[in-house]
Amino acid sequence: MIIDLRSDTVTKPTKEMLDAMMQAEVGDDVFGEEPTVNALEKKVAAMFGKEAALFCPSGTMTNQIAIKVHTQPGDEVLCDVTAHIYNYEGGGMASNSGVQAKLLQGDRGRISVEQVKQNINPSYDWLTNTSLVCIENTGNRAGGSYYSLQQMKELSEVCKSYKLNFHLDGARIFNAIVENDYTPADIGPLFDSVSICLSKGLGAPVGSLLVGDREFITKARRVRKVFGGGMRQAGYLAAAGIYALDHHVDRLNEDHHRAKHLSEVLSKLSYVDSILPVDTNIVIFNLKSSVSPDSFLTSLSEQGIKAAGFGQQAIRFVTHLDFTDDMLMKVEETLKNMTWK
Ligand code: TLP
Repeated sequence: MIIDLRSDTVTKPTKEMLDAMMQAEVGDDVFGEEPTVNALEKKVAAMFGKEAALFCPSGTMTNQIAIKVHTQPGDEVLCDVTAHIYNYEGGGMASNSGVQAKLLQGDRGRISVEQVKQNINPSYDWLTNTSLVCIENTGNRAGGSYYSLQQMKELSEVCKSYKLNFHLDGARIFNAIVENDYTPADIGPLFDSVSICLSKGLGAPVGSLLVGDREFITKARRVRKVFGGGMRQAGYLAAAGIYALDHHVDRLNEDHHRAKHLSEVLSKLSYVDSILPVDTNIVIFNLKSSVSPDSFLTSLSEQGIKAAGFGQQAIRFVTHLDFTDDMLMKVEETLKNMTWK
């Protein structure tokens, strides 16, 4: 038994999901004739109280399209220092859109209204034009932390009053939703665009959606084609997404419980230096300086457990649909039995 905690992207489609995929009605999505993609886009737009949505291959693509549509070359994007758009999208905002990031030091990935206000450039010719604010909910590198509805509302108001576009990287927004008393319909209207991923906690093999008003999505559709993301009979994938939204949202709580359990186990281990608070399905912890992360990962892997190094002494575990209670017991036992001088 291999236990893969490197990411929640590693899940395989369930039998029921595969059945739904096999039964999908398909057409050519570049011609706008893909019934299952159209159904998924309609469903997600309605869910988030927005006019339209666009199905894309990845969350990187939905974020990068949003940045391109919301900015002009030479603009500046405000985001947290841990943001995926800055750290893990291959420098895409610079190469695709010709924009730069101004990095804010948020509270576990969460930026505040004050920070946004203080970092909007006045409109002098020699200063970069601030045009977009991007937040991540839940925050990945921030350890799965989430924003409250109030925090998102306040940021939305400040963006409106300064005429800044506001984008949500909601790759794991459903993880935030199941932990809070807000719904997709509460969130959508606060943003100019929202990106959601089906291939993380929701367990679909591929797919992300970008949600926004009709004019934004019309522009986004064009950029998707330019980026090479126009797919044809993508209904097989969209069917997995519809299945995931209907069946795999409420169960995310289970992943959160398992992640919290892992954090409790780690907190008692002598070779663990610190653990970020665990709010959802991501556990980031630091090994003591005497323990080599490479040796730790190799030893885990030799015992059938895969985890990810997350810079310096940090290790990341992500719980997901394919991580069961039996696996949790095996990980607990393995971690407890490991000894480091
Ligand atoms: N994150 C991946 C890696 O890229 C780090 C992971 O394993 O967590 N936004 C956020 C917040 C993400 O965590 C990710 C994926 C993306 C966007 C990009 O999604 P994909 O992988 O579909 O391009």
